[in-house]
Amino acid sequence: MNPIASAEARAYAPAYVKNTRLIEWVGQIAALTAAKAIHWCDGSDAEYNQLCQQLVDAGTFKKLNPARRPNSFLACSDPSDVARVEDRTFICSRNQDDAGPTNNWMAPAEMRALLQTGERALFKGCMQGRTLYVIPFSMGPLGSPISHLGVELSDSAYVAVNMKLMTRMGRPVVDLLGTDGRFVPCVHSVGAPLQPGQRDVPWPCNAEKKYIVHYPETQEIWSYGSGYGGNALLGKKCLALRIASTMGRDQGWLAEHMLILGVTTPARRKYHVAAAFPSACGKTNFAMLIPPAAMGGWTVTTIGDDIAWIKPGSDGRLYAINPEAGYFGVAPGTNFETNPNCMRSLEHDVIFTNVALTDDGDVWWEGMGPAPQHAIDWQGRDWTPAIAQETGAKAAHPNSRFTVAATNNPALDPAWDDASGVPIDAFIFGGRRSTTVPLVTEARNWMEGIYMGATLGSETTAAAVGQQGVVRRDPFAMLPFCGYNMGDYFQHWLDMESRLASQGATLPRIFCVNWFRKGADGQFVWPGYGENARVLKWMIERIEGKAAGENHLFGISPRYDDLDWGGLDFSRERYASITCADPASWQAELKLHDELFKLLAARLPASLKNARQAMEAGLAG
Ligand code: SAT
Ligand code: MN
Repeated sequence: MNPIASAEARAYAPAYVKNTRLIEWVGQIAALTAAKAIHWCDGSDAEYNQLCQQLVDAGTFKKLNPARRPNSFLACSDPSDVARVEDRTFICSRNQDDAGPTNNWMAPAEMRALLQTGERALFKGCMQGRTLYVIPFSMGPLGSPISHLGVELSDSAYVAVNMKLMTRMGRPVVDLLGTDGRFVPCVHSVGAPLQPGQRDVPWPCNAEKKYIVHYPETQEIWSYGSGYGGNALLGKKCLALRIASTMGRDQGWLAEHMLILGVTTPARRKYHVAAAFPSACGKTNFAMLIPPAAMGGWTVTTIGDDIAWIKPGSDGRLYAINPEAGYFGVAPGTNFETNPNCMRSLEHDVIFTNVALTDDGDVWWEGMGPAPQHAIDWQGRDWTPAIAQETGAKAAHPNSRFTVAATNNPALDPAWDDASGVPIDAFIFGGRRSTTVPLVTEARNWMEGIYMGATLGSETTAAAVGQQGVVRRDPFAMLPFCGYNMGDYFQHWLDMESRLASQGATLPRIFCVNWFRKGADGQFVWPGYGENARVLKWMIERIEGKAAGENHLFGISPRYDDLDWGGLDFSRERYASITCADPASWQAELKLHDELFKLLAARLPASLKNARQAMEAGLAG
């Protein structure tokens, strides 16, 4: 079949598509990429089922046993395409300083030549032999004034079905676009054109070349070479964080790598908390947690598990929405003890990626429960507990994921889809730190809280390609996701204080947590998961003016007796071991803060430097 000429594209558009700019752009991209056909996604269940069947026929999906996991599928990726590629991610602002020292940058014209216009531009002919899927989506509730619309053009049916679960996708978005509505154009290719007669592989991608590219000024996204997660589902990290963070900077709001949860006290007062933890540090678990029964009558409900868009309301409070409509969560470690709500969410209508296939046609991953006698691992090899012991082979990749609609979650908050969002009472920043950072501290003021967020450190995980387990600074858990200069981003957060205070509203409290301290035996000391509700309770009671704590170097922390220990055997000694702030390790920690501040020096707000000096003085005396 011949590639589609630009002018022919209109013929592919269903009659309900009225947006001329959209139709023309689809035609241009189809011509550039030499796609063999165009499929306009309407977002219907029938289309979803048909595309899933197509993926089964292509060998990308295995249909799971419908008696065990109805309407669910397993995809296993190419072993070279398993996580976000931060070193291949670019912010192509006009001015390099606007991208800042924490982002990869290339001049827009240079990048465009490489991707689109140059003689050997990567997107030229890259969809040869493939169908181009037009995927219209809304980040945020349909029609909400805080939502943003996007259209992803992708040559991956896997992307199309994932976008159906992760976003509000399909015809209603096209209807909202009308004749001249605005959308963020997102172009995605797996970068694996098919020559005539060439057989496709189950997971096409480009092992050599990957580019995840953002043009903040023109609000465009171009992604080449990967079919995995945040590299390919462009509404998520690319639009809802990197591009949206620049919109927020310009328009006075915040796009954050945060879960949003509702917490209801035994007295039935409801609070909302937004928490920033880096990828694969437990955001989904925290957003779905079930407080221990012994705590008596506390409940947690989920608004979002990964991204929050937060805007000042007319009352001066901050209101948050979850722009997504589904979860793309880490599978390993998830089980009925650690996250029962998540396990229930995964009972039907799930797409699993890179977990193991059991002999009865179900899925398994490390930490799910008793290991099967035999399974097929994520790379299609035989796996048994004996093989694992001998070779260390993992049945599931450490960054294996599930994709599921939010509506599967039994703990879904009734306001999760509310266009006006929920008022935020507290922010939490947390990293994965085996040493140094205490279980929980509360910032004494906004400035101290921003300092905590700005200097957040975390041990790297399998969510991104690269060395794992090394501590790096991950300010606000946004290091890989901030679409502009991190120094300007800190200032944007600092500016919120006067902006909100001028309206007479109480600012959200700010807390810093670390669930991951390890003992001398290398094991985690804190039980985590549902037990984190004890820390959450202390936070809410701080807001209510009921809980006490003590001052130390880094904010205010609960003493042992300030926490509710009902139903948990956790000794004072153990508690001391995860809350102590050892001066020597804090001296070393401050040096790491210095390194970050040095990197960001050109645009670092002076008040953060002053806060750093105050910490030093506190340590000295
Ligand atoms: O970016 S992904 O969506 O692949 C997952 C993450 O890193 O949070
Ligand atoms: Mn994330």
